[in-house]
Amino acid sequence: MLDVREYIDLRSDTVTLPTEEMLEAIRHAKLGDDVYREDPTVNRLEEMAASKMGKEAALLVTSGTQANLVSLMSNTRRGDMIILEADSHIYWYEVGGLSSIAGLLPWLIKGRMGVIALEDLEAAMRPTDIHFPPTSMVCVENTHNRAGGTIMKPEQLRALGKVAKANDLKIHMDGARIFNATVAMGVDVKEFTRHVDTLMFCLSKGLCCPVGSLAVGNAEFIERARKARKILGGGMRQAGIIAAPGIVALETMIERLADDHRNARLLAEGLAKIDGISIELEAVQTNIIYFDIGGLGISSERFLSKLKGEGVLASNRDKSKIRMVTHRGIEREDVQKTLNVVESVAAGNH
Ligand code: TLP
Repeated sequence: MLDVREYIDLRSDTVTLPTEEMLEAIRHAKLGDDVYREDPTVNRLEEMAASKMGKEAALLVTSGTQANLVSLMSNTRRGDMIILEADSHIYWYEVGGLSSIAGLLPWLIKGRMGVIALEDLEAAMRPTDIHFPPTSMVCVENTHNRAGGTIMKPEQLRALGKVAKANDLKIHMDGARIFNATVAMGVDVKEFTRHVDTLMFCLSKGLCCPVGSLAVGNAEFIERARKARKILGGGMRQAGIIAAPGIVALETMIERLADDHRNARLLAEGLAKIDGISIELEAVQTNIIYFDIGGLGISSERFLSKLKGEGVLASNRDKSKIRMVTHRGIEREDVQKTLNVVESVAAGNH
């Protein structure tokens, strides 16, 4: 098996490991049965998350995928249509649960850098008609994964939220990496959350927790989400061992995301100078980098295997697009080493 500790692992920020302080917090967590709502550590994390987001309530779930799914199930009725950005994670990478489990019809709108244009949202509105399913929700993603970790700014969210409201649509934010957006912009997370009805965020990406995400919204939504989580088999018992590192994350791990952004910038600027590689620097706004290796004349699989041979792990999006993600396990010197490796692979030395 691959011993990833020997590699510079840029595949995802999901590979981050819990800190010593998190492991200590797990060891000392006060526990109870969370299905009975008696786990004090879970209750505390949920209260913290709700208050941080400026909403009434929150629910700890197993993963980002589960957080989105319970949010879809709780905001809609089976047979509804929902509007999504065409490259959204919910549409691409959540195994189609929106249709197979939540019973929803996706309507896709291609955005620019992950952001749906207002006129496109307006144009997607259908009149009430016997032939059409009711449209009940629009989903946004912030930061946007497939667009390259791009930020949907508070004013863009406000404008979209207004159109959604005028058309009686709920708005849900997949905020798996919302703290990357807040840190990059230097604004409070409520500047984003005030414009959405519900959101989710992940503990197990840049915040380094081993497991867990939170769904957040009003009390009624969270009651429905709790039931949906149970249907999905996600009711957990002594879940305080998951919540304890989550509390540490919210208290201590947010500001350091700025280091990941600095490293991503450095990496992106270095990659931009390598012949045969093209990269849209404008899209590198947080910790995710996509670049195109079409100019090197090798497939992305071949490129990845050459990098791996030199101790660097990355992932690919298609035949010519590579993704690299910075996180707490990546130091500035790893960025330099990675650039050296990419440069020599690009020059055909491997
Ligand atoms: N993204 C993962 C993979 O699934 C692609 C990654 O490595 O980036 N929303 C967004 C925006 C995400 O990026 C992810 C995970 C999720 C939801 C789902 O979270 P998990 O993996 O916890 O189910």
